Amino acid sequence: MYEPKPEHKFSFGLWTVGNRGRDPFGEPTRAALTPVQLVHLLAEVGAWGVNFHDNDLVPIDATPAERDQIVRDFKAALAATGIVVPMATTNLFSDPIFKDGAFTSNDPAVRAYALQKTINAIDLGVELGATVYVFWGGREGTESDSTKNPLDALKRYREAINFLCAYVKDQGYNLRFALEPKPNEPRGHIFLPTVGDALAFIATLDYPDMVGVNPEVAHEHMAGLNFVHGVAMAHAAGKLFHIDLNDQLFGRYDQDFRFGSVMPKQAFYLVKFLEDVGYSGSRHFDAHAYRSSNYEDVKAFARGCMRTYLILKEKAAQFNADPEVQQLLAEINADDGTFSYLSAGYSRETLAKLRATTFDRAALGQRDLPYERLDQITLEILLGVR
Ligand code: GCO
Ligand code: MN
Ligand code: MN
Repeated sequence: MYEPKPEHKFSFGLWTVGNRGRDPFGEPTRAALTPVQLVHLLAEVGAWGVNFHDNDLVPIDATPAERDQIVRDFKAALAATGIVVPMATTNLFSDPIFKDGAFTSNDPAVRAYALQKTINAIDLGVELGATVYVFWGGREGTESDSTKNPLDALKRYREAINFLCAYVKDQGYNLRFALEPKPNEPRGHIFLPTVGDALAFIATLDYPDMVGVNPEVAHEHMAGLNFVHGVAMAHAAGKLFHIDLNDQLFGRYDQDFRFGSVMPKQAFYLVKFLEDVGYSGSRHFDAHAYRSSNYEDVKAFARGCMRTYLILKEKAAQFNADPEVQQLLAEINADDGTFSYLSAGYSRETLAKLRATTFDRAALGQRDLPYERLDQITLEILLGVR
């Protein structure tokens, strides 16, 4: 019943199920699996897609011949399993060259290298079928604002994205960009920290239609924000090109937990939102198993992400079909049409009509809002007693 199917568009990164459990305090706890082994692992758990950074697949120092062999082997694994590549991205954060950023580095040679590396990685992604290209600016930031002028940084960021959009257009690729905001980690302060910042930035680009966002649960939670509200902003702007699903408590380090595992109520509202609006992109799990897990448990982690999504999807349908919920929502949103004229926008006549209206302020302030009842029903649906 909660079996993942291709139409659910569940994807994982090579770096997610391939995460080896390294953290700032400890060495890896799991052996490395090859990209081919990871594709087979994803097929075994029932995923639809695999995403990768250029260097998850092709090591940064691979020769052209090695690259070609790796890509051949990877394509064979995709063909054998039916796994697709919906999204690709560039690693612009691991190598020491990016210690002070990539597109926003103070060094013009580093910025040029980042562009060249991204162009090559776009070619690789497109060759493997990607139609969404993610930009997570993990190193684009500062620890000390003495070191970088934020206006210069934004200008450099903008010029880089403009250049890359023009490249994609020039090649005739069917590829859209998705900017992934994050407030901090690994930098003290990362540029484009939230969904709202990214949306504002996109409006300043040369080809804003090509560029959307890739919001991540954990990143907005790290900033203490309501993720669903951020996703709604992106969706309303026509910019929800991709989404990174995981879980994260507020006020903690970058946890990347299994989807829905620590804030299931928030996950419920998110799944309900995506399903209600008919979001048609990938449901990408950018999470990883606990450091204590072995690969059997990594499979349990991956299955758990998808299963929880499907359970919450069922709960969302139950919420929508619940007669008491519907009745409460109808009460809350009651509208006899008296003020519909305001939706037509401003005019002198509208203004006159509005000015002439007398409001019973006291009565409006006394209106019944049974929100406790509604929220308790929500909780009981989630807890499985309704
Ligand atoms: C993080 C980010 C990354 C990006 C990935 C793809 O916090 O490390 O979420 O996992 O999503 O680099 O762009
Ligand atoms: Mn993240
Ligand atoms: Mn992410």
